[in-house]
Amino acid sequence: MQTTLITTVLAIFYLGVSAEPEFLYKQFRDPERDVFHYGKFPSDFAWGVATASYQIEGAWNEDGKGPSVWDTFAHTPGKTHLNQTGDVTCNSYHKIEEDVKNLQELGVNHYRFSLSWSRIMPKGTPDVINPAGVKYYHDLIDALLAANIQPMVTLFHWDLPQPLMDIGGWENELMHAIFVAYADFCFQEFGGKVTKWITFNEPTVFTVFGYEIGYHAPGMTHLGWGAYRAGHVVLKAHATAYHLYDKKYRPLQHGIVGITLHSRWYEPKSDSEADREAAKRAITGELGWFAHPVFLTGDYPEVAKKLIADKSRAVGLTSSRFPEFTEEEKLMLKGSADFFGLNHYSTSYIEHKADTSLIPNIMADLDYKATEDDSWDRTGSWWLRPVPWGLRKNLNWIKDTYGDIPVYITENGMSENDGPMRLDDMDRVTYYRAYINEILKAQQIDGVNLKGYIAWTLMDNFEWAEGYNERFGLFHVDFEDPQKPRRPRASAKAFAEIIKNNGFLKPNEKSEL
Ligand code: PNW
Repeated sequence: MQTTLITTVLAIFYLGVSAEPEFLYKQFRDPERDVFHYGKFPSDFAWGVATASYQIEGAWNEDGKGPSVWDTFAHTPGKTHLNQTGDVTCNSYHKIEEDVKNLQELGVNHYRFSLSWSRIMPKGTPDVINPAGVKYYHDLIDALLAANIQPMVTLFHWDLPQPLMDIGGWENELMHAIFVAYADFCFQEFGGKVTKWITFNEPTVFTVFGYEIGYHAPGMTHLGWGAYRAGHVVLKAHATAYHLYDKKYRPLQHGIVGITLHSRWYEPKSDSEADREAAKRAITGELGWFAHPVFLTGDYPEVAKKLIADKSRAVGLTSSRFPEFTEEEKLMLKGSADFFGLNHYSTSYIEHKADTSLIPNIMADLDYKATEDDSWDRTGSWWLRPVPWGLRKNLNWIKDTYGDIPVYITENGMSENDGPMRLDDMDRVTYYRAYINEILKAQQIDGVNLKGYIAWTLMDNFEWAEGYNERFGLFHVDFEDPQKPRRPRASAKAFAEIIKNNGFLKPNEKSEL
């Protein structure tokens, strides 16, 4: 009875009128949590879409580009869906004009893209520079600026130059200095025009998939070791590149440098103490693996350090599989980002599950089991179910854990499987409206310092090991047609509408623009 009363009052409060509260997902009906919230973002809010070089550029061996680990991996039979590759993909290397026109159609004020390291440095090191590659990015950046769109540039979105893999890739300490040399070149070359930089995209995903379980390039299966070892070098490379920018470039270029981390929201499966602890451990251990060193302590989360050390000892090792930072490195890491880039797609339920297998394995180190609720809708990716309220909780966890750091959502979106062309993607429209509505609540009601929202992705592209079987685009791409034509989906129009209104107008409010 009391709940009903509170519910009604809340609904009236949210809508300002006595109409029925609006919900976007039929399976979520918690009025305090899921009711639609009307309002606007701050006037300087960043709106954008994201892509990554290997996923869209094609031209894999044109104009002096060197091979990357993704060229090698995708050319190895059995590694990707139907052995598909990014050799041509959306052919964006030859389509700057069209891509920028589509960005304008969306009305975004930011475009997040990544640099193909091996297009700029075919060997991975600055002794050989490929002028055609450098020119391509200048042309892209110039076209964006002419269209009033700010570039947000990711230095590393997974396509490591193959020659650097030949020396061990991110598991080799030398990569620290080599990445910094690459970053130095990019800041110097493009920093007069680019003021938002992201060092790494999703280190948890590329180190686990690439160095631990072999699902992504470079396909290493160093179970129990690979991801920690690679991640350790990545963190140091990030921090040194950050300080390099801070000292050498910021005084002249006035930009900001951040890192993009992937996180799901982890909701305890039950109210039990064990499950609540497990959920806390899961997010602290996974997101905190990279976020604690950069945004909090300069070091890994204590809970992960202890668990991994215990498990290492249990199999007779004399030191932990989790590497350690020196005091000097901790000082360098702590506070080494101007903003937090968050890639968020979905949520899981977490229950406690002690792993006693004694087989070193990052997936089992934190003693939890993740599941999805079968009532949650499905998408084209097994790991992605729409659970919009999870994003708001994730943002609040970041604020509560790391404080008032500026946050950009640098990816969020949903997939469908390949099939007949589908432009009427109402499920994706709902996903975007619901998730963006949750970040509006986080920003307006919870006080999260949210600076922008970047959707994944501008257009269908090469979805890594899943090839062209998972389509995330606001624009559909016909990969059968050599012209790779792009066509706007309903979600492109819905996203453009949200951007135009800078949020959500009440149903009876007219667009002011
Ligand atoms: C991200 N998961 O990858 C990447 O940054 C993009 O390049 C990619 O296309 C996009 O998300 C969609 O997949 C992820 O299993 C891959 O949780 C897998 C997961 C998360 C992110």
